[in-house]
Amino acid sequence: MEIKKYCFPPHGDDRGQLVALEAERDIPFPVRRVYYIYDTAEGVTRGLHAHKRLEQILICVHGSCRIRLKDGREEAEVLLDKPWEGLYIANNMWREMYDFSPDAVLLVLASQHYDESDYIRDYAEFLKMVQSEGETE
Ligand code: T46
Repeated sequence: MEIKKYCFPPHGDDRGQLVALEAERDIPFPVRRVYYIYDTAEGVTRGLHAHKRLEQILICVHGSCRIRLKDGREEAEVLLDKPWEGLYIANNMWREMYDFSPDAVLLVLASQHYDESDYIRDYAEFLKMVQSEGETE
């Protein structure tokens, strides 16, 4: 599976680091929502769903976590532990976030407003959807 990671160059000087993200320049979609996940309890797995339309970029701005991605045929695991690195997740991609360090802050830039009807939370339904889309291509 092809993993798309973005490297956002830090503007560092003797005061420290600053990373700037500009929608439609550094981010490949208009950003309509930003949220972040922190204080994650030990051993927790979050996500466990796919989205019909939503595209996102995940940045672990502090600490670390792992992301498991499944497209219905292959799966991949990605470590996020750098505040200048973003993982792109397209629509129709199952995601699981796990192995959060106690200090992890996972920042997410999203292409759409929150919409519960965009979620696919049942893995069997997800497989059926991606397989039927594969047949029509
Ligand atoms: C995703 C992964 C990476 C809102 O009210 N607005 C929001 O924008 C979001 C994202 C969530 N919520 C509410 C809905 C739930 O009551 O916050 C609660 C926790 O959301 P959820 O269980 O969906 O969180 P995760 O960590 O399983 O998944 C989230 C995103 O929902 C999802 O789109 O791709 O992070």
